[in-house]
Amino acid sequence: MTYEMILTETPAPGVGLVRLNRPQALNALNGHITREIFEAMEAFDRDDSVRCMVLTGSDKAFAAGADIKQMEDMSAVDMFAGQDFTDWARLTRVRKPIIAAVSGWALGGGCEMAMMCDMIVASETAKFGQPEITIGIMPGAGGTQRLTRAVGKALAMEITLGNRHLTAQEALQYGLVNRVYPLDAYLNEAIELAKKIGGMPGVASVMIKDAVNKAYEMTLTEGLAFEKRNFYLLFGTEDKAEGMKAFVDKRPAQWKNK
Ligand code: DAK
Repeated sequence: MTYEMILTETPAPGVGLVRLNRPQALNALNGHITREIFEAMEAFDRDDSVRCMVLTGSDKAFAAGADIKQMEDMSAVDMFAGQDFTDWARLTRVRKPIIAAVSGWALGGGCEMAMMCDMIVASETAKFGQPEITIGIMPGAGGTQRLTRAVGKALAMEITLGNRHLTAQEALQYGLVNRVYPLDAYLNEAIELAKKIGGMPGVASVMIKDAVNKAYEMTLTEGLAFEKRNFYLLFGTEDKAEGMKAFVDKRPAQWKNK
């Protein structure tokens, strides 16, 4: 598969990397680049050799939001019925873990796309914000929902109503990001984290991601039942047998991801 606005690679064993590559527009997310991102992530999801993914942009911009030049002439019906701004949830249906490696601007849809990932590793220069109100609209891909769950109501109000940007350190303090590193290290650190996660038994990691995400969407009772179901299912995997035998034998486990 060849792409025009993204680059893909496998920088380490078990790791698939997607890099947004539209520098002239600070990786603004038009229909074309978002489709390529979703297709590439879904291809890695189907690829047995990949068990964790990294989604990144450039040092200057993860993504400065949805493409305002594309949206300028669009009506409500165009937005609702067209193909380009409907199914961003495709990213949330990727089953394997995804780490966003964020540097520079992560604004609007860029911040929302990072929040759709499972973890965020940031450079010290990362800036997170939801500036949609400054162009007369509001967040439409999770900026009022995922952000509020991550940082709490008071701060989410200030970010979405007052166009407050969060620095990387603030984002770390408020629980939006997992880790912050210097600019020259953040991507390698994200890849290292992905390598570590990708080295875990694959079926368990898919089921754990699934269960943690359910904590957002279910009551505690429903979530606990869902967790237990996945827990029991893992007792049917070869990796459960291998993992427990390896522990007893005092040797490293050899995962089959089955
Ligand atoms: N769209 C289009 N072009 C953009 C852009 C954007 N969001 N952001 C930057 N660019 C372009 C600029 O127009 C400029 O292009 P030229 O003029 O050179 O052709 C180039 O990138 C460099 O930008 P600047 O010259 O502005 O660079 P600065 O360093 O001075 O400023 C900035 C950087 C990030 C502060 C500034 O570019 C900026 O404010 N950008 C816009 C940020 C923004 O408002 N983002 C929110 C957009 S609304 C949904 C899915 C997604 C969304 C909604 C619904 N559904 C699934 C329903 C998302 C909506 C949004 O994100």
